Amino acid sequence: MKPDRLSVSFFSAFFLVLLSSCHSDGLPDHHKVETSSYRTNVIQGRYIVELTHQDSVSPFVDLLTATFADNVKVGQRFTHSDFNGVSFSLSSPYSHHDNVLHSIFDHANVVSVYPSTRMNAPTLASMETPTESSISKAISDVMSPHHLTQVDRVHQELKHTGKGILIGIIDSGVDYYHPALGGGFGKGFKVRYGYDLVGDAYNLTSDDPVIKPGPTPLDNCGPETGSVGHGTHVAGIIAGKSDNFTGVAPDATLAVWRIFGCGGGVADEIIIEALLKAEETGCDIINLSVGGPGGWSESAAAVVASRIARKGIHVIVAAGNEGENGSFTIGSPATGEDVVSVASFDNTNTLAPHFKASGTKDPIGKYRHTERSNMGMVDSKAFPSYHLAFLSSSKKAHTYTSSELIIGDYNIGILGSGCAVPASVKGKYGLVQEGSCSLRTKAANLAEAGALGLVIYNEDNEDPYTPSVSNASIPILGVSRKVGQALKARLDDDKPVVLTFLGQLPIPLTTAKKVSSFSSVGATFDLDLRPHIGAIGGRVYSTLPRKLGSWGIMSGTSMASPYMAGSVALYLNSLENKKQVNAKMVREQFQNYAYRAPIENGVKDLDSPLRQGAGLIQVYDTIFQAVHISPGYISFNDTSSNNYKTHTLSITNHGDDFVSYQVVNDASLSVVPYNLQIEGYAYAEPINYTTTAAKLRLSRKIIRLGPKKTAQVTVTVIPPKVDPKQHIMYGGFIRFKSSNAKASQDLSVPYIGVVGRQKDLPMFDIDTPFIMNASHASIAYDQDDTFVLHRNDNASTINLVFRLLTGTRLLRYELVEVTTDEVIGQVLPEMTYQYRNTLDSTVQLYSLPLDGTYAPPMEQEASSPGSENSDPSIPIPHGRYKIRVKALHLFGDPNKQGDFEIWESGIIKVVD
Ligand SMILES: *C1O[C@H](CO)[C@@H](O)[C@H](O)[C@H]1NC(C)=O
Ligand SMILES: *[C@@H]1O[C@H](CO)[C@@H](O)[C@H](O)[C@H]1NC(C)=O
Ligand SMILES: *[C@@H]1O[C@H](CO)[C@@H](O)[C@H](O)[C@H]1NC(C)=O
Ligand SMILES: *[C@@H]1O[C@H](CO)[C@@H](O)[C@H](O)[C@H]1NC(C)=O
Ligand SMILES: *[C@@H]1O[C@H](CO)[C@@H](O)[C@H](O)[C@H]1NC(C)=O
Ligand SMILES: *[C@@H]1O[C@H](CO)[C@@H](O)[C@H](O)[C@H]1NC(C)=O
Ligand SMILES: *[C@@H]1O[C@H](CO)[C@@H](O)[C@H](O)[C@H]1NC(C)=O
Ligand SMILES: *[C@@H]1O[C@H](CO)[C@@H](O)[C@H](O)[C@H]1NC(C)=O
Repeated sequence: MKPDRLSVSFFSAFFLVLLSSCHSDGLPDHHKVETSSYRTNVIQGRYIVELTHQDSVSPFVDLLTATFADNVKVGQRFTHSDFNGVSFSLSSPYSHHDNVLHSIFDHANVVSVYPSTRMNAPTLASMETPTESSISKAISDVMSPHHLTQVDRVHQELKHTGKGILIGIIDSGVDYYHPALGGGFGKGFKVRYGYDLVGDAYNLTSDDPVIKPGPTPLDNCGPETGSVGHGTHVAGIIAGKSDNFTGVAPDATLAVWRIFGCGGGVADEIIIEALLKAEETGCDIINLSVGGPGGWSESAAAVVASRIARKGIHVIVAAGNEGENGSFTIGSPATGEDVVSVASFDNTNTLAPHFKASGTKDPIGKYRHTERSNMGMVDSKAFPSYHLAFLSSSKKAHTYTSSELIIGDYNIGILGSGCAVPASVKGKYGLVQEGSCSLRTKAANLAEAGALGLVIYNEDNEDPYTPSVSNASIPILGVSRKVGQALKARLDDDKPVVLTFLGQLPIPLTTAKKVSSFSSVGATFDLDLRPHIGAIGGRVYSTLPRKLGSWGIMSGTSMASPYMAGSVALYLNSLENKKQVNAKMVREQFQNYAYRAPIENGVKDLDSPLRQGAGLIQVYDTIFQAVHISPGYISFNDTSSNNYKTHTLSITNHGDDFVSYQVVNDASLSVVPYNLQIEGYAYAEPINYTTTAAKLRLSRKIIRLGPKKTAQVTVTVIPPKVDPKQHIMYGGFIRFKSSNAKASQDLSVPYIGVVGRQKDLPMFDIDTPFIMNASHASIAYDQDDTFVLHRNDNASTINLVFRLLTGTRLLRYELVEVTTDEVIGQVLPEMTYQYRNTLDSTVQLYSLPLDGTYAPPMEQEASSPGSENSDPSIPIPHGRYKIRVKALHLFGDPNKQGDFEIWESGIIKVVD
């Protein structure tokens, strides 16, 4: 009997998703193969091989073509101090069973082999209606987030605008003809460098994507392609500039590499090429807009990103938009000392179209156009219909500027009246109460009858109704019950109602200057603090490609990270020599002066550093303040060892005046990562909070520092006394309270830690793993069952299914002979650095096919490199076996058997 979250009914659903893309043939069993990215996103038969040096690239390509002839397609060649190598794909006859491929990987010049992985186009947390093709000063002022981050003061008082700083953007391209982005490309223009690595048609959903590089990174995709103009929005955030709009670093120069076609999705090797180009071009800051779920960071692109960051280039990445899924949801590539991981904070306002209804008291209601009103994840597939809906319907209704006379009929869609649509609605708006038939049907019926749109309210909700039809062909206006009933009362009295559209007006957000709900939650599985810091990413107004409406609002940590990139440009502007600082020091300085947000406005409780990092960047203070603390954050780790309990902070006064501080512990709320009311260690999705707090013992409570002096403070944690089984993640800020706030601002250092031993956390969800009949998803086998595996019969292959509750560095799949209890080999390649699954019942499980072959132990192979016997995958001999799945616990030692969680299958009888 499976628990609810594994109910058998959904197996067929996830099977369709995972089986096809997660086949073991995707990866060769070879010791040079980096199996970390062995997941759903591996591209079949496609590899990136890292070679020892530049001169080995051509000979290796020759070797490939000599060996595989027409069956190989060589992709990118990399010759660069940070990465030498080749990407190639093989046509289907080759798999990991091939000796040939093995001997190629055995070649002395091959350093490592990465399976090429697919990265999705960046997801947005939400996207609002594009607004108007030009932007007014008034709207721009109210939507500008710069007062939240002191960027306004940096522009006005310090006159830093990013001049002379080159920022690289690796994204979906840019509409550089947009007036606010310079109106052209190349010398003399804002978008100075870059090109299109892929072309419009590049689309990774096809097996053999067409790559047609272009000379410039122009994003010219229309709404019909589903493209959302992500790179153009990002470019505007960083460096947009027009009469009425100012990006963070409006005078910075941009270099843009386009890595997505109109359709989205990109292979690793394209990202690597873009990263290497960005470094060659001399970018000071690189903004890379891809990333999948991680918690570990080991893809080929992540490895290259880290190497580049270590050279002092500021590499800034989004923390991820998986906050709703609980803790440990930080996106990859976000680890690596020098890569800055950025959380999102909400802006002060958003824009929404408003209207006024005559004849009712208090008649102003805000409404939303049909499309995305909820803050759910938006996948790019949802966009085409959205744009079509927007563009195909009456232009008048959607510019929201004209006044229209509109009379509704209250009968439409009211419970009990079916969905009849009176003919009188033609050319008017209909007033509709939620219920009876679906909103989709109501909208379709109204549209058919020639209505201009509908106004909808919910009978039992005081909040404005938020319509969720993504593709209706007429606008849907959601209003509160009060407004809806007032309109209805008036219509009941046969009095006309006139709706006047007032255009896009600001609505203040109650979540202003707080961490956005979608922003991913730390830490890394190693309990390193991520995100590092926050910037504005919730409801950001910026440029869109002209074909998509020129201006609009997007939300996501991928809006926050370019905001950070622009802010780093402003900081570099303030230095005499931008090479005088390293990336780590800059990150620390931003952390020292960040604004620490409460969990809600109006309350005192601070949000956890696991959500906000050090807090929201305060760019003026970061530039202007002369005192610096290093490190920029502390992890006290878990309570299994004393090694991490004490840390030393160094505080240095680079200024010319005496400063003094009182050191205090400002504890934040603690994060409750698991919901132990559900069986097993199920994640709380989203996280829960508790007021539990750690105490800190400080070696000094008062610091006085003369000019150019440094002092040390030792901090020792006394974790809160709570049940270690809960793995409570506490946190807070060590605040250096300035005695003279005029001369010197407060500084703070975020800290985190866990009560409990991470090593004790279960790896597998309850009742997993288990074995399943691959052709019959609903047939699962218990540990007491015997499964007969017919080696020659495809229909009888089996799948190993499990959900990882915790990320793991190492997963092994051993084949055990039943009578001798001897491990005779591995049935699947070992997997490293795996991400945790979420509890999403439709997709979030591993499901790995077992094809009746196995690999004998590695030692045998290593002793005879390149020999005829190097093929490790051979048919399992007749006999009785068990499969033993071993997952290394967090912080576990792969050499200690006791550090693995082990599961054994029932008996598998192998016959022909
Ligand atoms: C750059 O911006 C994108 C959003 O386009 C974000 O997802 C990414 O993490 C940022 N990366 C860097 C290196 O700045
Ligand atoms: C800027 O705003 C002003 C006043 O709101 C408006 O008249 C003007 O057209 C706007 N300029 C642009 C380029 O949109
Ligand atoms: C990408 O390719 C797939 C398969 O060929 C196709 O179904 C899809 O429509 C394409 N998407 C775009 C945006 O071109
Ligand atoms: C809108 O989407 C729904 C479900 O995806 C589909 O059934 C319907 O036909 C679509 N309507 C239009 C007008 O495209
Ligand atoms: C936490 O402790 C574990 C086990 O000792 C170690 O592997 C890990 O690197 C530590 N994490 C941090 C951030 O220090
Ligand atoms: C949060 O904690 C409360 C009280 O323990 C519990 O009832 C609730 O289910 C938890 N929520 C989640 C999402 O775990
Ligand atoms: C798996 O299901 C198929 C189709 O129902 C059946 O023919 C086959 O015998 C099953 N295999 C096992 C080992 O039960
Ligand atoms: C994350 O949470 C959201 C909202 O609860 C859910 O719809 C989504 O499926 C989850 N994502 C994954 C990957 O489980």
